[in-house]
Amino acid sequence: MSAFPDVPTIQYEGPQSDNPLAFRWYNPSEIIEGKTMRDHLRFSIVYWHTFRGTGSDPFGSATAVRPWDDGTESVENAQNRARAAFELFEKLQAPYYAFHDRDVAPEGATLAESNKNLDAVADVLEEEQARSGVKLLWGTANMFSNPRFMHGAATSCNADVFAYASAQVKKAMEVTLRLGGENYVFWGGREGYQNLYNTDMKRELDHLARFFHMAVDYAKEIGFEGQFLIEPKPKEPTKHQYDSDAAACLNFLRAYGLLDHFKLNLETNHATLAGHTMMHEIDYAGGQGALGSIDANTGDMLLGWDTDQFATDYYLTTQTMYYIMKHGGIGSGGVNFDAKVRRESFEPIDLFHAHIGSMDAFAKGLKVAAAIRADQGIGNLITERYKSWDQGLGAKIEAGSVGFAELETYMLEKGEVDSNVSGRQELLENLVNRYLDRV
Ligand code: XUL
Ligand code: CO
Repeated sequence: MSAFPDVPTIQYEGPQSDNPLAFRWYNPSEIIEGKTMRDHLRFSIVYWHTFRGTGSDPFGSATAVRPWDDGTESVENAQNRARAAFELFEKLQAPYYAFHDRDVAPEGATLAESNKNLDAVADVLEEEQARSGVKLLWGTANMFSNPRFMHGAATSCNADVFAYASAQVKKAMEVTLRLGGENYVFWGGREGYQNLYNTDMKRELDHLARFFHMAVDYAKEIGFEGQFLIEPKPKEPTKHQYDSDAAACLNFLRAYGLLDHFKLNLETNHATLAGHTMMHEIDYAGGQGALGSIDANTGDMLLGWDTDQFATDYYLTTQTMYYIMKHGGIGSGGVNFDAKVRRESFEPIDLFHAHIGSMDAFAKGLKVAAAIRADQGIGNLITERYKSWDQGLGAKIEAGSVGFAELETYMLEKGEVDSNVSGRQELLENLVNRYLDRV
């Protein structure tokens, strides 16, 4: 039985199309810089928002109408939901999906029961992957919803909770391996604190590192070769999340000898909650060789929380794709829509409008970014701006062949800095507009 009987497989019709159930920019087989759009973007759909989101908020209950879902926590319902999910993935031509263990299968009364439920749903996921060709971008474990995780998981003050979390991640890694997942994500749900007075921060960070080392060891043991990713977020649900931004994550990984085993899964709304732009986070992680994947969404300028909206803003998608391409592409990661339809958009068709619009926005961003790169517009201005480092004194400083004493001698002789070049910020902003007009 079809979950979306009125929706065809979404096809590319070009920018002039008025068909709301067609792509205007996402043309999967179109070649950009020698690679298909499909391979540049590696779109992925999330299970949690799209198939478990209900539209409830702190002020009101569920609004979403989901005819394929009987509303129970039975394994059978979870299996039917999985079939509906794959119908949507296929109709959107999405090559990937991502899930938490507890999104796909109901939690049981004991850990053993939860594991059994997960295996039973994984059977259907495996079947559906084989039938449709849709692949698993990443798996993860939900270690924040259940009340046992009130103080966190790997950073809980309770060692039993640490043990539960370890067992849960062990199982989630096994299922991710079984389903051929290309990455495994750690988002630190409640790994952080609400109040420092009751928190031994150093001890919690040590525990978190121990947890990650155990995950690295276990991946080796079972032969999981996917990429481990940490997803930075500065706050929410806690006041301070330990993985607060790309720089904090990389410092933590470096301090605890974990840098070789992890990259980052960067999320737009998390970047902005941290007071950064998404391009900042991508450029920072990329510069350290740690760009792993992105959770594609956007916040609301007027709401200071993690609204997880679908990104439709061409400036944002252009910046995101430009910086991803600058760092050599998204690798084994993808553009994963960690985004949810608004509470008022309660009908199944809204799920299609949301994904189509954002897929198109990223496809257009990719094309604009490629056009800017082809003309070297931004690149040339950066080369010009840093030219004092290319030879003479700058080159010597970079090579480490001069120290303070030589630089003092040089500057005493010269007396004053005699030239600077313009930053050309406004020109660059105009240039981005020019390519947005043209593509
Ligand atoms: C929460 C968030 C998560 C992670 C996966 O803000 O982004 O959905 O992406 O745990
Ligand atoms: Co996310």
